[in-house]
Amino acid sequence: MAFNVIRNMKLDVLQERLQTKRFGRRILFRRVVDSTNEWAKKLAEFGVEEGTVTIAEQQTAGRGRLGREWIAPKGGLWFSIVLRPCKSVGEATKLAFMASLAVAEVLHQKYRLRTETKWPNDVMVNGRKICGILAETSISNSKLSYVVLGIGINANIHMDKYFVASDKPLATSIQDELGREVRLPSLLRTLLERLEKLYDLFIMKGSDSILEKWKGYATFLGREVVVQDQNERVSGIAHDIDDGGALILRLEDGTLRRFFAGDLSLRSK
Ligand code: BT5
Repeated sequence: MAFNVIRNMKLDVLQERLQTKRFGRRILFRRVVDSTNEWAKKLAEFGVEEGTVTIAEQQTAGRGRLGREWIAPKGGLWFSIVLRPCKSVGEATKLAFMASLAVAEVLHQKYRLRTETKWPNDVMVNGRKICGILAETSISNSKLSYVVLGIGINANIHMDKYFVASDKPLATSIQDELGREVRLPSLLRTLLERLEKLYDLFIMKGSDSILEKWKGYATFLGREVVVQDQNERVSGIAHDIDDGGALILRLEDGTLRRFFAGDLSLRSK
């Protein structure tokens, strides 16, 4: 497979400064790729080591959940990381929470953005989506073989070029929020360091502590929300996230109902 080893985006400088043991020790860069997740999955099948990162300036077929389109022009931070946790498949699905927590923490601490996590996998600022996560697991002989964690952050992009005001969900970017561009290599470095720290915690202590921290950013908890799953739209109060990462909704009649997948939005008054 042909690829450029990192010459662009000053990734060589980034790697010199990077304070991680595994994450980002190998970074593969292309200007244009269909999807960094697809690329990382191919590499994972070839057996690349844990922590390998694929990154592109631009994706032509960036993907969200359920095959949805992810808009990924130049200016964003689009990357994927290969993980090989010795965990059950169920536990590994919670790595998406780890990724959105890392992004929420880093964008808050580095740029003072008021980040919020939104179930199941978004990071929001002022109610608008700034980051999406796509975690894909590969299973062989009923055992987890690898996870590719795809992270898309709208960084130096004016989102109104891509999302007109009536589009749902509305999107934002770091540039839209701060009124200036940010340095992508520096953002990537900070993120890889945070991701590795949280991943070590996840490996040693399990997902509970990750979920607890994630809930600290989950401002939708306790509020009236609507959940759209594949078949229905249900409204209620977002009661909690359970140990398995499912959303617990309190329905109007007081009963609790769990959702394992779906899209959540705040209920407009
Ligand atoms: C996600 O899916 O939010 C996961 C997005 C993951 C993208 C990364 S980029 C690196 C890696 N490589 C990939 O190919 N993917 C990953 P979901 O929750 O299904 O949200 C998708 C929906 O978000 C779309 O249907 C749009 O409504 C909206 N959307 C698309 N592009 C967006 C953007 N750039 N910013 C905000 N919202 C967007």
